[in-house]
Amino acid sequence: MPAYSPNDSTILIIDDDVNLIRMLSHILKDFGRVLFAVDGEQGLEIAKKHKPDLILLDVGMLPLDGYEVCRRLKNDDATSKSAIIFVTANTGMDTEIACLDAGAVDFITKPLNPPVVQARVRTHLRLQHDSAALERLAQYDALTGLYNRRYFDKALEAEYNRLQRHQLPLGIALIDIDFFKKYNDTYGHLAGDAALKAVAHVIEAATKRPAEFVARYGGEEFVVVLPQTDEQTLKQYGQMICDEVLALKIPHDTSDIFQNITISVGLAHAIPTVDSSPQTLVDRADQALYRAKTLGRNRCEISSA
Ligand code: GH3
Ligand code: MG
Repeated sequence: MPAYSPNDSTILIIDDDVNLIRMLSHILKDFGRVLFAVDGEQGLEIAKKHKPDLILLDVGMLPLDGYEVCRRLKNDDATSKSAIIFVTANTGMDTEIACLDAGAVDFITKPLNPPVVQARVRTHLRLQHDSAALERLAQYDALTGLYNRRYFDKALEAEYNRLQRHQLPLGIALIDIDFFKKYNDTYGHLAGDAALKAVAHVIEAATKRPAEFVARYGGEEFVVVLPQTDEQTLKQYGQMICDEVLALKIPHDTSDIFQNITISVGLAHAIPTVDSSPQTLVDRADQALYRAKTLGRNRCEISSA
């Protein structure tokens, strides 16, 4: 995880009392960038644009009160990750419960006590940092360092929808190592892991355009998403990774076809439509991969459907 530094955070204060904004800005000046808004609508706009780590939100504002602003922040994907602390003059238990029910992580009471405000803000900034770091880690496969299947499923769906809106093509490559069970049986599981890493590295290095990404799809299978790629370029890409894995020259004496590790690749290509789905594209790539296997392996096949 990257080191946590408490002074490079972004904090947004939403409050209709300018004096309170001034006071809070001063109390929080050492935590990083402090932004402010004087009403709910403005606060929502700034939160969307700057994605603050933490929002200090006044409860009693008009026309939108703090609870409503909090609900809207939590219901919008662009702002739902910011931690929210309510600032309220009301110390009753009902207010406390309402604040937490609305989705806040904590609340601070007025009149402000600077060391208490700083301590609460410090704690929540640290929690916020740790959970963001964990979330990033949860996207990766531990062995290869590639994105994992969970990330792939989500990212493919997003990419599919984006390209469907713009009517642009999407390519998928499913890659499977040939006779890998025999490799493990011959050289051992640790050597198998090292070979998996080497193949993963070659695929990743060959996948250069910014929107493209590689994920570990399962055991010894990888998947590549290639947005805005025409069919010809997709075929060239598939052949290139077959060639580059072979060029690694990882010895595989028990392979039925070669004395080195090889891969088979299944490709599929489509312009996404409203009534098609990313899964159909993956299924087509899987059928093409199956064909590559039955036609002899160490080759690349493209789905014609
Ligand atoms: P094919 O050419 O038809 O793909 O044959 P194969 O032997 O590669 O396919 P099969 O599905 O029979 O075997 C896959 C092997 O991959 C079996 C499994 O132990 C191995 N494998 C899957 N994940 C890992 C891993 O993380 N590390 C290692 N070392 N081996 C793995
Ligand atoms: Mg295999």
